[in-house]
Amino acid sequence: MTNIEYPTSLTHGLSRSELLNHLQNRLDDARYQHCLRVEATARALATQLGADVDRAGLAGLLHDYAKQIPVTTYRETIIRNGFDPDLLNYNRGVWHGIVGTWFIQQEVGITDKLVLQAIDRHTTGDPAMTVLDQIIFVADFIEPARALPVEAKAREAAKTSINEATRIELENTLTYLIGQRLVVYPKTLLTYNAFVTTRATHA
Ligand code: DGI
Ligand code: FE
Ligand code: FE
Repeated sequence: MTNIEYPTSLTHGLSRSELLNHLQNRLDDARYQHCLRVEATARALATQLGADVDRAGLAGLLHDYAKQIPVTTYRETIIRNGFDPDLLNYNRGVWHGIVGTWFIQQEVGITDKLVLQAIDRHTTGDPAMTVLDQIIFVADFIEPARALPVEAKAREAAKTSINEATRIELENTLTYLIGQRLVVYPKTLLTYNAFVTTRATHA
């Protein structure tokens, strides 16, 4: 058990156990456990980097809240709520961050812009990612159950450079997408470009 609690200013009064109930309503147990591990990893990275531990933990906990929402619900949400129609050319991999924040606002009631932005950016990244955004992006990839060599490499890099860990993850994502002949969401590529050049050299 853990005794983590979040400031009510971030949760609008919900306790962590109420947040966990929301997650369990939307996720199977494997995905729910992943969210708990990303929460813990994000809190540790935020401590290491002097970032906001509460926002990191809350964004880590909720980052995949919308991962298992049905495709038809997503398509209707994109069409009815003013999202870029180009999103209809992608899938839940891309939607659960960018559109996922809409469900988190509606169903959980979180409104903190920095938390929502980190969740929005957790899959595709963003060329202008903040340290908090990067913490969620990287925590998702290096949480303890991630056992691939590339994940271990990013975990090691994160001890000294969050920018290098971010770059490794982006290289892996692009390599994977191209290998699977999947469409690359333009922002994923723009993020890769940002981190392979300027941002990585200013680590
Ligand atoms: O939700 P997780 O599995 O924990 O991890 P994630 O949020 O990084 O999502 C990974 C998924 O997103 C994976 O199936 C690949 C997909 N994805 C990431 N970037 C892109 C993408 N899919 C497409 N088509 N295009 C992208 O640019
Ligand atoms: Fe995700
Ligand atoms: Fe995840």
